[in-house]
Amino acid sequence: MKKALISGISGQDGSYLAELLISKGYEVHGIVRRASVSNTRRIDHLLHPGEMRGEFLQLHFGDVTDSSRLAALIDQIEPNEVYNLAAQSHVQISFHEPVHTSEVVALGALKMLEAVRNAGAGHTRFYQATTSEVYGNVNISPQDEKTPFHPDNPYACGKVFAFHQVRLYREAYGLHASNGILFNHESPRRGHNFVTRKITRGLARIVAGRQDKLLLGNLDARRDWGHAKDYVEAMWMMLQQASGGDYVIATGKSHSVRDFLDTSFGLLGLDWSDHVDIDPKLLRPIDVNEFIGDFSKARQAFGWEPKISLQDLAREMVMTDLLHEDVDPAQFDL
Ligand code: NAP
Ligand code: F7E
Repeated sequence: MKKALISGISGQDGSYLAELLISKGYEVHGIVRRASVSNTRRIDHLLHPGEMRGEFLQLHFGDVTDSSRLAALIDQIEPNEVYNLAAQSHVQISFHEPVHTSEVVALGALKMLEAVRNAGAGHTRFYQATTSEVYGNVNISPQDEKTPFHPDNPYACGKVFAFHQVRLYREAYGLHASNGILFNHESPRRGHNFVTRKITRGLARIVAGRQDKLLLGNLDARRDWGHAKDYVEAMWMMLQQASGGDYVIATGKSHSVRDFLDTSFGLLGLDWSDHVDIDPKLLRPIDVNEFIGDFSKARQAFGWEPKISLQDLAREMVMTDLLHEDVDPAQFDL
């Protein structure tokens, strides 16, 4: 049985990836941070009630800033595949917490790589959660693996550092290490303070009468939004290739925040302009105007393609958020 170790398993992607790997017969191990209240909500269905383990999943307390713990875990588990998904992943928060963000995103990735290398784990393959944010406002569109990096926030700067460490460990030490340059991907498990989830959750709460207005920032920003479920498949596919590499994972289509408002409010027959106000505090010191990815390399190398459309993604998110707010989605023509 293959063994995988996932950092960031309690996050959006970690939870979908754990499900995928379990469905493929892996023994899955995850690193979770100790928190004063449970942070395992997204993976509780994979655990025995009240325990840190399930039939195919075992959780270990740890933090990617703690080298000695990472080394001990790699030695103990001897994973075939390591997926480094841990991050302070919120771009705007990275402007407020640049040092912490860099410690987790940049040095955390390096510490994971070192733990794998020092274990002499020649059999261990490494996946790094790189991001379209590395491109920033590069003014070349669409972006692919050859597009120069121009990171425009502290989070993106940390991810550029980690990208190059992964490339270096591949070239210098022959590690099977890959960078998945993933464009935005969303789901009903997306954190509440990312724009798509903020919109679908806000919409559901407005319908339920629990919220009056939805406060947003830059509505003109354009993003290439896919579904997290599709994107974790690409992570796994990268590690099944004969050698490591760098791959863009995207849909090749971009939409504005305004378009996403149209789609999600439109599903319930509502006009978002009656409910949305702009809050200048939500504007970033620099925002990237548009991301759009060219995923031809991944399609050619291992046949990856996105399957879920933005319309279906928005519908799933709106339906789930309505249910969370005890609103019956059946009353709408979804
Ligand atoms: P997410 O929901 O914010 O999850 C982040 C995960 O990292 C959580 O499990 C969090 O734990 C964990 N974490 C944070 N700091 C940690 C630390 N010091 N030590 C150990 N774990 C730590 O992010 P996501 O959307 O699933 O994204 C997964 C990865 O892909 C991230 O690296 C992100 O930067 C990258 N990425 C995301 C996207 C996207 O659109 N979603 C696109 C490109 C790249 P807690 O639950 O305890 O907070
Ligand atoms: O913002 C605008 C905001 O925070 C998208 C992370 O997963 O994807 C994500 O980063 C756009 C930006 O995602 C609000 O200014 C408007 O232009 O949902 P977001 P992000 O910054 O693109 C990349 C690929 C990652 O790697 C990151 O980890 O929406 N926007 N109004 C808003 N954004 C937020 N969060 N909140 C608003 O109220």
